[in-house]
Amino acid sequence: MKLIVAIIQDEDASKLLDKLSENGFYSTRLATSGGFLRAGNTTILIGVEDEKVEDVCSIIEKNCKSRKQITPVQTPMLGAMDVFSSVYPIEVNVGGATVFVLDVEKFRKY
Ligand code: 2BA
Repeated sequence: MKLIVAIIQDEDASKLLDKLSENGFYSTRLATSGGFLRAGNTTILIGVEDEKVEDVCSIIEKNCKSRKQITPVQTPMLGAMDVFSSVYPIEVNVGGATVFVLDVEKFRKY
């Protein structure tokens, strides 16, 4: 058995959960935040049999879009007397999904 951990954008979460459920997969949705943008994203946990991993990955790929996001970045600038800091916007391409597939040692439901 495998545990698929998929970090996706909030906008894609509901559609992806619907598609997983329609295809008979169980999932858990967690509200998370990215370490770089510090903005909300969604992490989905899906426990599946090994032979179903590719089916799940293809559902994730079809339902999660990559988008560009503008984020402010602060850089320190050393002036002659003082330390100033400048904030400027940068554009980052946030992926449709970042997916980890982990081995599951035990799976029990009580
Ligand atoms: P964030 O950490 O908020 O990152 C958002 C986007 O910012 C990333 O998109 C990437 O394009 C850019 N980015 C992240 N760290 C960067 C850095 N140190 N320098 C320059 N640009 C940077 P994605 O790569 O598609 O990642 C989307 C979200 O997936 C991330 O949100 C994070 O929550 C998660 N993630 C991605 N890779 C991860 C990893 N190796 N481990 C854990 N979480 C990961």
